[in-house]
Amino acid sequence: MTVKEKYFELLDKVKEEAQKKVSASGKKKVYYVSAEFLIGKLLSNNLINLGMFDEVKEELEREGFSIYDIEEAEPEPSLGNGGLGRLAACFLDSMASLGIKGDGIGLNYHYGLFKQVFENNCQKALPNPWIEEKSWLTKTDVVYDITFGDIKVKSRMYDIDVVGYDNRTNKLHLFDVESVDESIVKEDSIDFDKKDIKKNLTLFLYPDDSDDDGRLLRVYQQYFMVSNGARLILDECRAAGSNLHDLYEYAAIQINDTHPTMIIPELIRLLTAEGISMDEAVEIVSKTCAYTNHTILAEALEKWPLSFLEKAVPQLVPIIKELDRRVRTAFDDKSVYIIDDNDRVHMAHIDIHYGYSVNGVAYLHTEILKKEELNNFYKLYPEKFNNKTNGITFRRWLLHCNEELASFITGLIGDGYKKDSAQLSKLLDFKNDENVLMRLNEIKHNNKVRFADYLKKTQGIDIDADSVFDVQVKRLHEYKRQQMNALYVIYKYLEIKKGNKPKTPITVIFGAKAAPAYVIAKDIIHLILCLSELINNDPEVSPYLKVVMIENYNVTKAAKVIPACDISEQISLASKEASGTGNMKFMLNGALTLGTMDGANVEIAELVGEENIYTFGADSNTVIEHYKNHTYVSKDIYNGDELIKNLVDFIVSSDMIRLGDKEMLTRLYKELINKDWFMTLLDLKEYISVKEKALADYEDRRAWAAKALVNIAKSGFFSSDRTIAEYDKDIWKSRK
Ligand code: 26W
Repeated sequence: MTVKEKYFELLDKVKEEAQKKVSASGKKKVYYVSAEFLIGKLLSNNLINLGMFDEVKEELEREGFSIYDIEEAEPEPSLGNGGLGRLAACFLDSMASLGIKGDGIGLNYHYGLFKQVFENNCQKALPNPWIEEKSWLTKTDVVYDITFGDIKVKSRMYDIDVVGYDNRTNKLHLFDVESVDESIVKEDSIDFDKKDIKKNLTLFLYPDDSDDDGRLLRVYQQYFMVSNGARLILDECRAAGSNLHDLYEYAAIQINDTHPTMIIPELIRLLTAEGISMDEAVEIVSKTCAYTNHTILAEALEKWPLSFLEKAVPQLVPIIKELDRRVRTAFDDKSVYIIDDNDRVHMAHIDIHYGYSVNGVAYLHTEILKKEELNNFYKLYPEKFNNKTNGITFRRWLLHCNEELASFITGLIGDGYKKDSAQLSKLLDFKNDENVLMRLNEIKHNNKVRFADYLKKTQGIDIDADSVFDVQVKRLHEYKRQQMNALYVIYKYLEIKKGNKPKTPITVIFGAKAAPAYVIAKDIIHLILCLSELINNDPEVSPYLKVVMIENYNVTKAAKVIPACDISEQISLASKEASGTGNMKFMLNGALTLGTMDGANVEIAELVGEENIYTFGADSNTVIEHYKNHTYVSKDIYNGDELIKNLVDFIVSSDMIRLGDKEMLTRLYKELINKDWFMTLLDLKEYISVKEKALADYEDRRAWAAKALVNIAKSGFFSSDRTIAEYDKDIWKSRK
């Protein structure tokens, strides 16, 4: 039997076991509606949650198989993009693990986000097929006719089991369109006819939106998701005994960012079609829907031209206009209207006016929403605003990805922490225990060796497990400032060329996908890959500094690199990272954070104390003031500081131009000097000095281990079990 056949056999067995834990208990059901669910591979995760992992692992060994080879045979579903999608996956795990009756609702993308390959030191995007003849998808007989302005399509629901940790099995409902046609995707690319909705509706997540066809396709996708979702919810609630007037006693709908917003007018449309008055329908829906905001970036707060909606979903337009009319009647502040003076529909405004809860995803983010970005709404509905600091599932991000650390922790404090993550704080008792600290370092080293082997096997790259692993893995965005880290690399390269060698060699590890339409992000990837080639081929430098970029960074690769990390780079411009969740994964796995006081970094710093984290950079108030007063001018900093000028100029030095693409490097160079919207140069010097301090501190391996121990001990707060318990207590109330 081949490894693949063994995988398929296990897949069937796990589905069977998971099915036994499906439960109908609970009156109110939570529906988590999201454009993305970055669920990752599921075999080992499900085996752990079913309590079967160890026995299956041993059974396979007896049969001559390794569970890790079988994991390799499993394709990773690429149903998500980044933080918001991975958060949704963690939330589904925690709902099932806490026994909450809660299902996910999303789309069954055939090619998901995209597969990243590096070609000539540039990102190339390819389809990411994941659906094989057998997969975690179970076809159901739930089908709906979905009507758009110009076309009708047939949908079908596919289910993926969401296996709770020693608890119930819930479902992730993914809707597909029966007429989808993978063959319309052009060979060796992710291009396809964006007008052919019947065939393309569920091909890609976030298809290129650099033109109207791409943007319109997003509207079609969003409506397809929410129309199916609304029908399913009403069908299930009626089947559970609801007369629809009491819908909010049977369902709590969490709207994950603005992508599912149209579920509000769609539900109102369906309820009024049942003879319920508009007034009552609005009231029912407003008591059923809650909204999570994941970003203050303007480009993410979706505003659709009314003309798009009139073309794609004309049946919703009268309802949206009515909802807007009610707002205009009630308030005279035009900044809160749903439809603005340019006939654009502000989706978040619908969520806030017609949902009963608005939550941010970390303390600082929610404060910024209340005081700045959504202050006009906070004044109207203070009682709706609440914070729910994000979390991560410790099943995947410790028990599975870092078995050696997990069993070491169990040996020290028992395994109560697996269900009650706060118990990790018992580790503080060992803060001065020499043996524990040395063992922690040994586990970290073993994980670094494992990752080095993985990188050699997958990308043919050699890295030194005795070097410091400085890791920045996340989506590529200028606000996350991978470009600032690249400028540090240039600094270090020039220092070493001058003879200033680091005591311990440094390996800077990047992993990031850039949205295909995001040109500057792809230029930053190009800079990193060129620096990697220049440095790794320079015999004077490569013994002391190495730069690598993980190709096609995804959940599987995250699980390999996170346990191996020493320094976790979380260097976003303060106020821009709503929360971050990678920061929590690194903390849980014993890395130290080097970061700005942004997102959940603020709560990490509070928990571990300033001596166990490296923070730097302008704070969010300073940054917000710069934007307000237009007082940040990168050119002034560039012209006013010799060091910074040299680092930035290096981007277009002859060495780099020889290696790279002149147009791309020059464009990035000019961007930094003339725009630098995310203030890279503002924090650069402080970043360099704090990073040098962290690297110097690394020399005292015992002291470093003690800091790592405190981080692990204090990471319990960031379990998504805690987050979901808060959502249920404060927002869903599904278990009252
Ligand atoms: C491409 C269109 C688009 C725009 C915005 C896609 C996805 C978004 C999301 C709002 C971006 C996102 O994933 N936000 C991240 O959400 C995480 C979970 O709450 C947070 O931890 C991150 O800080 C936030 O950037």
